[in-house]
Amino acid sequence: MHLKSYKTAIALGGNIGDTTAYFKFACDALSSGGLDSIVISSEYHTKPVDCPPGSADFVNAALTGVWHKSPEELLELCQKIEIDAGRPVVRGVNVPRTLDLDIIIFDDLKIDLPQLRVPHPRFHQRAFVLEPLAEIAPDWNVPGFQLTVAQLLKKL
Ligand code: PH2
Ligand code: MG
Ligand code: MG
Repeated sequence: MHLKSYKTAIALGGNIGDTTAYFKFACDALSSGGLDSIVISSEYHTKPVDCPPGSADFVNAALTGVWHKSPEELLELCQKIEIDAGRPVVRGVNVPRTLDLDIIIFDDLKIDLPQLRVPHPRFHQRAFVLEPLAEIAPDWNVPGFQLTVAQLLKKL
């Protein structure tokens, strides 16, 4: 049987606890959950953007991989991993977190569901997403923008 393959990019972020360890946990869990060929960027130390006053600085990174199921199934896996990393399901907007996993790009698809919008609606304005992603996937085309990741970063 032919296995569908979707190139995907996921942003990682956290500002509570041992973020390096949570990122390693996330990579292992994504791999066990079926994400193949994972490549992860280095870590970037960033200032909180649109977060409650007093929020700690973040560590951010990005990874790319190849997924073989639906975007919803990838979202479900990401959410399970966040919860397994100690992130509460019910929470305030942009409050401090151990681990945030956001699907940024899912192949050439534009997805507009209540629970999932891809490409991520604000990522093109956010250096904390674009910088790590440009390190590992500068030439990826971003659906809906007619621009690559590197070109979007340059425009910031
Ligand atoms: N994530 C947010 C809001 N603000 N700021 C930084 N520096 N890094 C993040 O990952 C981040 C943020 C929403 O998820
Ligand atoms: Mg986020
Ligand atoms: Mg998120």
